[in-house]
Amino acid sequence: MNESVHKSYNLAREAYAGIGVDTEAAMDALKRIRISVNCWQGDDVNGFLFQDIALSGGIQTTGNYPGKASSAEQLRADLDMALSCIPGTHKLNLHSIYADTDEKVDLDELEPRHFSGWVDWAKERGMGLDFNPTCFSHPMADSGFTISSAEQKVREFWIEHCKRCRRIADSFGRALGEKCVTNFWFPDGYKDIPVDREGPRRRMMEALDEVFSEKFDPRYSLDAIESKVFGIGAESYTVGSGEFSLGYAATRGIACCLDAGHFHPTEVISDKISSVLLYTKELLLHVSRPVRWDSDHVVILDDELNAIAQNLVRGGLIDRTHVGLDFFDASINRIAAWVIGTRNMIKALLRAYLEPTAALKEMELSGDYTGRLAMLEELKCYPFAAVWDEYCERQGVPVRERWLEDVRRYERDVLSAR
Ligand code: RNT
Ligand code: ZN
Repeated sequence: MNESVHKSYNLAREAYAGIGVDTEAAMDALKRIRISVNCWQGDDVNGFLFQDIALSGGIQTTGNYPGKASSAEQLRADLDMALSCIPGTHKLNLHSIYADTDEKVDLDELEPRHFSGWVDWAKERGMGLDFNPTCFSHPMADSGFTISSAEQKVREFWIEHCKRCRRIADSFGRALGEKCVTNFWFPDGYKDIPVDREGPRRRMMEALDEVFSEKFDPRYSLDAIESKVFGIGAESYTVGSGEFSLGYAATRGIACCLDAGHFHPTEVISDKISSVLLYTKELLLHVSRPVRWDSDHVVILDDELNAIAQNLVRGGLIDRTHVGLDFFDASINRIAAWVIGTRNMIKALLRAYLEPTAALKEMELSGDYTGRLAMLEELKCYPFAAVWDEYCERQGVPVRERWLEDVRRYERDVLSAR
C-alpha cells in the first residue's frame, strides 16, 4: 500500500505543480488546523452529570445503535479510538454535562475541578479543549426558556451556570496554553405565535451582558453566540435568532457561531463567513449536515462542505475561524460517525488548499469568467485523493477505508461488551 500511495502522490504532486499548486505547502498548512471535535457524538448528548434526563431544547438524537459510552472513561477511550483514525492533532469540544466527577453537583455549582480528568487527558495528547454551557435537558429549562425567561429565578440559575462555564473555559485555556472557545446556545422560544417578540430578546441581551461582565484574558478564552431559526417545539419563535446573535456579537466584541443547520433550508453558511468576519474578529463554525431540517447528520464531503472550506481558505479567513463540528447520529457506530465526519472536514480543507487561488482570483478580477468556470470544473478531477492518502500515511493514520477495520475490531472487543 505505502509504495502505491507514494507513487500516486508523486504523480499528483507533478500535476498540481503544473497549475502552480504546491502540495507540500498545502499539507503543511493543513497540519496546523485543529478541528474542534464534538464530544456529544459519543453518547447521544447525554453527558454524565444527570441520569435519566431526556434530551430537550428542540434537538433530537435518533437511533439506538448499541455500545454508547456511559462514563467519562468510556467516552475518552472511544475518542482515542476515533482520533487514531483522524490525521492531525485536534481539540475536543465539551459540554458542561460531561463533567467528570462523583460529586452531586448542579449546573450552577460547576467548577474547574470537575473537569480535571478532561484537562489531563487533553494535555497528554497535546490537544486543546472547547466548552459549552448546557442550557437544555434540565428541569430549569422545562418552560422552553432559560436565560431569557420572564421568571427571575430561572434567569438567574442560567446566568450563574453561564458565568461558571466561562471560568471553567478560562481554566482550560490556561492549563493547556491554548484558547478555549465557549459557545453559548439557548433553545429559548415559543411553539406558537407570540405576542411579544421584543421582551424575551431584551431579557436575553441583558442576561448575556451580565454573563459577559467578568473579563478574561483573551489569550485563553473566547466567547461565541450561536443563532438558530427554529427548534422542535419552538417552531414559531426563537429568541436567539440570526439577527439577534450577529448584532450581539458585533456590538460586544465576541464571536458568532454559525451552525450549518440553523438557517432556512436553502440558506448556506459558506456564504455567511465572509460577511460575518467583516464585523467580528473571530468566528466559530458548527459544521453539520441538515437533511430537511436541523437533523445533525454526519458531515459528508458534499458541495456545501467544500464551499465552507473554500471560503475559509481562499480569503485567509481560516486564521480567524474556529472550525467545530456538530453532529450526532445514534443509528450507526458512533466512533465511525466521528471518524467519517472529521476526516471529511479535513479532506474538504485539503481540497481547498489545493486550489490555484491567486490565479483564479486574477481571472475573476480581469473579467475572465470563462476561464474561471473552466478551471473550477477541471479542478474537480485533479488527483486530490492521492494527496489525501499521502497525508494520512504521513500522519500515521489508516489510508482510505482501512480505518473501518480498526473501528470494527474495537466494536467487537470493547463496545459489544457494554
Ligand atoms: C443545537 C445547537 C447546539 C447543540 C449542542 C449540543 O441546535 O446546534 O450547538 O447541538 O450544543
Ligand atoms: Zn450547533
